[in-house]
Amino acid sequence: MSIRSCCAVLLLGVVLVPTAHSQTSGYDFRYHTYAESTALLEGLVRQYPGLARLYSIGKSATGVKEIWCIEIGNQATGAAEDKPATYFDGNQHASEVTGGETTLFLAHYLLTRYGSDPEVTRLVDTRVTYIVQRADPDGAEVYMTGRVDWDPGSVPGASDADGDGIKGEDGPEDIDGDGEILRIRSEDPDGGWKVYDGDPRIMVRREESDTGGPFYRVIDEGIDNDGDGEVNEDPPVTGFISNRNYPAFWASADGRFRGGGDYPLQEHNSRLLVDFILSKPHISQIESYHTTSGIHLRPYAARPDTDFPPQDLQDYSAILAKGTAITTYPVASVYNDFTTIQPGVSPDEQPGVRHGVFIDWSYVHQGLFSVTTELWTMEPFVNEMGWGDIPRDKPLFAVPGRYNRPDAQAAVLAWLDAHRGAAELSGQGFSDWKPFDHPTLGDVEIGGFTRYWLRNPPAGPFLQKVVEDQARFAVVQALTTPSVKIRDVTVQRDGNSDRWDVTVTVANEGYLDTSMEQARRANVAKPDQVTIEIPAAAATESPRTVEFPFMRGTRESSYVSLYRASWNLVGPEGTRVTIVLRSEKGGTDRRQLTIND
Ligand SMILES: [Ca+2]
Ligand SMILES: [Ca+2]
Ligand SMILES: [Ca+2]
Ligand SMILES: [Ca+2]
Ligand SMILES: [Zn+2]
Repeated sequence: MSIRSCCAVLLLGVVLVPTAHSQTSGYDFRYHTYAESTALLEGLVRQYPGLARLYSIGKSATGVKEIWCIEIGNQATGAAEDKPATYFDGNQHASEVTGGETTLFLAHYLLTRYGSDPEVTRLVDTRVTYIVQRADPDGAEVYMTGRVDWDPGSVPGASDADGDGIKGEDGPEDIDGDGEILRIRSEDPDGGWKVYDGDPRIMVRREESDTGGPFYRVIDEGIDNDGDGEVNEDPPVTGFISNRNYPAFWASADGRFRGGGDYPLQEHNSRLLVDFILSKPHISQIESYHTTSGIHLRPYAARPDTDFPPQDLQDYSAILAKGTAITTYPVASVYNDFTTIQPGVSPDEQPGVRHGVFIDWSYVHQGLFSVTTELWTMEPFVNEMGWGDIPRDKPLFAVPGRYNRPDAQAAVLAWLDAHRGAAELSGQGFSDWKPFDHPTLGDVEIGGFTRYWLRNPPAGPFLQKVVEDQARFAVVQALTTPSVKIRDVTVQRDGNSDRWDVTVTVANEGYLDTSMEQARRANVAKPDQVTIEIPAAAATESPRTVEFPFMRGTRESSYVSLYRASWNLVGPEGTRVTIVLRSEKGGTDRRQLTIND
């Protein structure tokens, strides 16, 4: 080991690698292919049959893979549909494979820590967690393996980019056999790229005023598969999930700015997610793992906060602050903080605004507490090397261009140079440009950032830190659902008669209200109900079901809002009645009692 790499390892240990809080020995913190993650999920369900179920929510758009959901909840403590529930998904976007590893690890974390970690145990006993491990398993597989294992022409939504009548016939490939699909650059007087002044390894767009050269052509690594003279001109892009095809704000009023697709939920996989969530009305929380930026994002994506329901905003701030405390990721609104907004332009006219986004649908239409976490960030590396001329009035995620900025990439490259060969990088980072004799392009160079660096962490400690932090926050988050309980039942006899007054006290012991303010605004909130079930031998003049528009959550104060319902009952002593408290989002609680003095 050279002195240099020795120091590099030391630096990593001091600056970035988490302290050893991990009790997850035996877990391999790497990227798992479809076959590998399927085997892990099946293994978990075999090992914990009373706590987990595995099922497919449908075949992916290609028809060759299942979209797995692992449902985690103690089956001995009640039926899943009677418990409050949280939904997690990962990898809606094909290349954001850290998302699919975060969900996979979360399943492992909940099941292996059940019985020893009190908060995990409480979650698994009292609530249900639905984890859709990979929402786009086909796209993720291509990203991880470079292989397309379906027929690109057979998939609905597949495109024919070059209009030759064949869909997806020429995508990128690893032609030098180094296991990475990188970039090809070749000198070309008509090329649209040049090297960056600050670091000749970084390629930047040529400006119109540039006449000096040398200029380059830059394309993805690959060959001309169909012999039409173009390289990689029609990759198998199938539009499985764009995260712009959900119904909320899908089209602006004037129709100029649209979400993805010809109509909302045209995308096969997006539709499966929506159908699944709507089939589980007890889900009150949504978390969708994407990359990158290191940030917890909340709605809206397509609107400023101007008319954001104030109570919901408080809840988002308070709950996501718990996230920041664990993950260090700041909290931001997609529209206000994550989008380049042009002053004086209305939201519908903003060119950068995202329409048809998943969490806008789940929050605005469905009234669910909805978060997208953008995993992994280059910010610590840039911080360490210095921001130089990068505008520093905002966090890196909010700087226009972010990791595509050459100055940001130069800082990242400087960090990689200083840590070259460090074991924690698992060989990832930047691959220096190397000469290559291309079959149709001649002398070219192949190089660039590897696939597990700018947008996904390298396997090993970096990936471990991301997925462990998120799992810890996921438990906190999922425990903030509403959770309704029957607190007390009293029975009072009216004199010596067969008339009785039954009074029930109920409460929502969860953090959140049983509906979000937005759910009530959107008129999708269901009132909570407490019902008395009585046998035929008894009767009541009161309506058997009493409704509360919603029940306030605790927000962790010592103060719990109590709700009461009473009935007058006519029936003999010894009558058996059942009280049922039903809350769509807060679960169901039952109590049986015998009427007597
Ligand atoms: Ca084509
Ligand atoms: Ca390669
Ligand atoms: Ca071609
Ligand atoms: Ca190709
Ligand atoms: Zn994404």
